[in-house]
Amino acid sequence: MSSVAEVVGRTLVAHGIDHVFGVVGSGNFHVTNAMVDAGARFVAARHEGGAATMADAFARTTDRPAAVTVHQGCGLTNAMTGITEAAKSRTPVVIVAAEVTEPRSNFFVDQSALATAVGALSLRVDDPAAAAEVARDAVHTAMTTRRTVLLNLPLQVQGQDSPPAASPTDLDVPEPITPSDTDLDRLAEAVRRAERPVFVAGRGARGAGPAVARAAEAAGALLAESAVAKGLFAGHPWSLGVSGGFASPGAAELIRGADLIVGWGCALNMWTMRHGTLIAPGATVAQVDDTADALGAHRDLTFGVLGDVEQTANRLATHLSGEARTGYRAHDVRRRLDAGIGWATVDYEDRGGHGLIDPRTLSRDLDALLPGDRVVAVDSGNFMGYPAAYLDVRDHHSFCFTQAFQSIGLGLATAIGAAVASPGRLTVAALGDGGALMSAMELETVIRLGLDLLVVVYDDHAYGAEVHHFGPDGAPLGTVVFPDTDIAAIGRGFGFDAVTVRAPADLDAVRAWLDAGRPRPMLIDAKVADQEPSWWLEEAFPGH
Ligand SMILES: Cc1ncc(C[n+]2csc(CCOP(=O)(O)OP(=O)(O)O)c2C)c(N)n1
Repeated sequence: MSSVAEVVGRTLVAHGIDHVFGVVGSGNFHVTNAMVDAGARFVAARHEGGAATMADAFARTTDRPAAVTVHQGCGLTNAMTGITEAAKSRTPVVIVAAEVTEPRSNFFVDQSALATAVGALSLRVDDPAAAAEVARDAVHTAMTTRRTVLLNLPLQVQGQDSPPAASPTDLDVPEPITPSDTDLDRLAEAVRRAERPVFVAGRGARGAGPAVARAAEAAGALLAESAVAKGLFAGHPWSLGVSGGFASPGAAELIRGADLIVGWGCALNMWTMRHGTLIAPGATVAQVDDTADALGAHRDLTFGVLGDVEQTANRLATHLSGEARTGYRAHDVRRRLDAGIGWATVDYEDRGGHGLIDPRTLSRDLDALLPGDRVVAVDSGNFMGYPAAYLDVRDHHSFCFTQAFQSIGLGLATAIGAAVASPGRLTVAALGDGGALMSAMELETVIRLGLDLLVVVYDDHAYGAEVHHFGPDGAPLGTVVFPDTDIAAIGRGFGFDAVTVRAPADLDAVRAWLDAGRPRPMLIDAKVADQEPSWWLEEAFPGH
């Protein structure tokens, strides 16, 4: 006989969990070791919040489930922000949590209520005989329903005997939803009537990029991505890149020119559609999604199509085949795209000088300097548009954007999870100084794991988003402005190569680091010019 903790650990690994991120205490010691014994890699984080986001980013980057392991009570509450982000993003993450069920214990908290409050599912191993079954359900549910699952392991149950896990069973994958003929005809008719269709793909289309691109080809549609799907159409000749706040002016203009917008696995929410301003008056707006509740949840639609994105796109392409259609793929648009509409082609007046670098110049120069085969993770804040706009990526697995909860401080852990999932490639963590200092303990994790990672801190020694939000009204800003901190010295203290960047020439240190083969992780403390809010933040204010 094995203990419940051993059976649960083994079962999770047998059903596909090969990475577990966490902080180990007495309550999750045995289950974590059981996972390691069964072949999973354990990654120690320095804070449970980091662990949850590392697992989230790992799962997003690999399209495989990941696990978090936490101590009872306070271990779980520390992880809650990251768990919320994962739940909102529907990332298949299993949180293995020790639990006390006796309210007089210091560690007691209603763990199931915590999970459900943030949109995660909660399971518990109550019966030692059912330990393997519940653990298997946790992984299967996470994967097949795209949910974040809390697996509670009460302390008094963990040590009891449990029958060994049965051999792994196949995933009970639900059949993809076939769109109805009526819906498909309606979509095809809308495409036939349209002169300038644009297809916008979101998170729900991340596995269906080629199918959506084929449908767009048949429809004569231009392609765009929501921020969480950035890179999905990278290199496609008719791609506009990201739609929404981070869209380049040229891309935004072409999206605004559309007479049909189809969201593919994409909510077309206020961020992706810039509060609706990217939708021309009178344009037809359609949405394809395999979840009925998602249709029209963020925007009035002309019509919705309930169906699996890949299947619907393939069927639409078949429907339209043989009907040569130029649509939006006309000569003048081709010329504009050939001339370049990306951010690198947009002129601006450099605001740098006096010991501060313009964040656009920093981002643009880094884009040129860093290897193209990179992974980019971006934290939240005023600065976030700059790396999101200027740092190109080659595919959607190379951009990790944990912003469904709009929490600052998740960016570094996001980069760590993505980097663990992307060996052999450089990962860039783009952070504000606020988010960097909120998560600085995980710099040790970067060093300990020997990750191929570059941390770029857009350092305005302030919560810039708040400064720009309230400053123009003359509000006192003492609560959101801080003394200048030498973040490069902090980086060196952890073992990073580090440089303070105040002007483009200071990036020579990064060039030297690249030439030396990136011998250890590097940190850039970029003292950025912050006189004005970023363009995207000005547009985002109405959403707060
Ligand atoms: C956990 C959390 N706390 C507070 C906020 C509110 N908030 C949004 S942006 C921001 C400032 C972020 O500062 P920084 O990371 O330095 O980036 P900057 O805005 O200066 O570019 C704050 C405090 C938040 N989104 N998340």
